[in-house]
Amino acid sequence: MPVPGDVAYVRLLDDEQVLIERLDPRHSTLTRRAADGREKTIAANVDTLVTVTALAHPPPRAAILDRLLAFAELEGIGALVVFTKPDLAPADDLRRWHGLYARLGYQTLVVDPKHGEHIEELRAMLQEHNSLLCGVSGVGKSTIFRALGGKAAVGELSRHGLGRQTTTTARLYRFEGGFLIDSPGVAEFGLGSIAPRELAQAFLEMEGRAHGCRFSDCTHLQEPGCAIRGAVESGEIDPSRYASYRQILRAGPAHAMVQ
Ligand SMILES: Nc1nc2c(ncn2[C@@H]2O[C@H](COP(=O)(O)OP(=O)(O)O)[C@@H](O)[C@H]2O)c(=O)[nH]1
Ligand SMILES: [Mg+2]
Ligand SMILES: [Zn+2]
Repeated sequence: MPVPGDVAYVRLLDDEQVLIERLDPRHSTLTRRAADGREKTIAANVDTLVTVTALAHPPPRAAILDRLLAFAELEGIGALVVFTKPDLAPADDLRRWHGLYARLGYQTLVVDPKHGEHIEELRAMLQEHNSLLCGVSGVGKSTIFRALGGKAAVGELSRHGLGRQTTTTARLYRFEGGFLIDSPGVAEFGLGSIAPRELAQAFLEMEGRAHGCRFSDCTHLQEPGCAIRGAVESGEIDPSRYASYRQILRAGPAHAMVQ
């Protein structure tokens, strides 16, 4: 089954349906674990995860954003940190959230897609990238998608057979040099069951510090001589990031869903 991001060669039929004749090999796939435990491919050829977090309505939750960023890191793809709804949040919140992720080294942008603010900056950042919008429901993903020019669903993929029909709708906006996908339900990236060491490598500010821990297999949870906890105490690592780290480990695979 083709997924958003696939390159398909199609034949237009008389009744305006298209027949997919061939799919190009995929450079990469993004998968998530479905409720029944099976892996589900949600998109192909994506090189950038655009995380969308509202500054209000719904309130931002660092653990969700940090989980998505860790996911991108572990997948070896880029990540963009986009905040929305600045008009509904105190300016202090905006500065704090933007500042935290910018300091970590992430490309970070505050946009108001409803009123069209800073959309052109976002467009520039998305050039030459194959991106996927992700974030919980209501944060403004589809509003961003439309503000950038994305329109109707690119296609409704149906599979007939076995007496069943499965339909998935995703929207893909294609532009020169890349694409952007807005797909309902793709916020559910699980990290699977992940070891502390692997997770710490997915947190940019922890990655370089972990070698300073007394124990080489330190989980950074309670061991003495932990360089990570030391950095939290001295203010070098933001407490909210460390709280996310703990939360992701505690949640485990069963709850490693974003939405
Ligand atoms: N005030 C305000 N509303 C926004 C902003 N971005 C999106 N919205 C509104 O938030 C609601 C949810 O947006 P939507 O794009 O459907 O979110 P999605 O579920 O992430 O796709 C809509 O009513 C949008 O108009 C923003 O920056 N400011
Ligand atoms: Mg939407
Ligand atoms: Zn440690």
